[in-house]
Amino acid sequence: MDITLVRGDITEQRADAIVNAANSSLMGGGGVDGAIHRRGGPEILEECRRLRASRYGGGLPTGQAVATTAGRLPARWVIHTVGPVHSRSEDRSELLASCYRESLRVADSLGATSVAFPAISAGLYGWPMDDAARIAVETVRQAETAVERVTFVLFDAKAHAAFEARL
Ligand code: AR6
Repeated sequence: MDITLVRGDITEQRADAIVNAANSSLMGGGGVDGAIHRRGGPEILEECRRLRASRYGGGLPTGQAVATTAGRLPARWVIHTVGPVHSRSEDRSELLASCYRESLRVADSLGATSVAFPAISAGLYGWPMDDAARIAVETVRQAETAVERVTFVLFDAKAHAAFEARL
């Protein structure tokens, strides 16, 4: 697998699938989630609503992933995953690793061979960037997947430096 780093906005990526750092409601929010729904248009939210009404009545559990259309974005699919909120009293690393693994599993089921990830949980959910980068890189490297190209799309210089150090 080819792993690359890009500094920029994930909504501009031409990967088969881009991953959304969503919340379990799947109804949108701030950060990456807000940007994806804003630029992707209402089709994404409509599909999220249908998922809530069918498979995920109680919300998408933390660490799991599900795909929708990418609407007007250049990608083909958006894979929504719910990262854990960082906690100082409890090790939630396994749930963060699960977000990467499950997103790649969903990508495999779609036949997507290129996937772009943001730094899941490293924004509003408070994960320290260095540790978020470590888990992201280790998990993607070890994943059993047919995905050939993973791009980590980092929004700022600090995030980019943290991922670069881990790679
Ligand atoms: N492209 C790439 N990275 C981005 C973008 C973008 N357009 N926008 C922000 N980032 P966050 P989380 C970076 O907060 O921590 C939402 O409200 C950002 O700088 O988007 O998993 C959801 O609905 C940070 O490094 O996701 C949830 O409620 C990283 O992406 C909650 O936030 C992740 O930040 C999820 O929080």
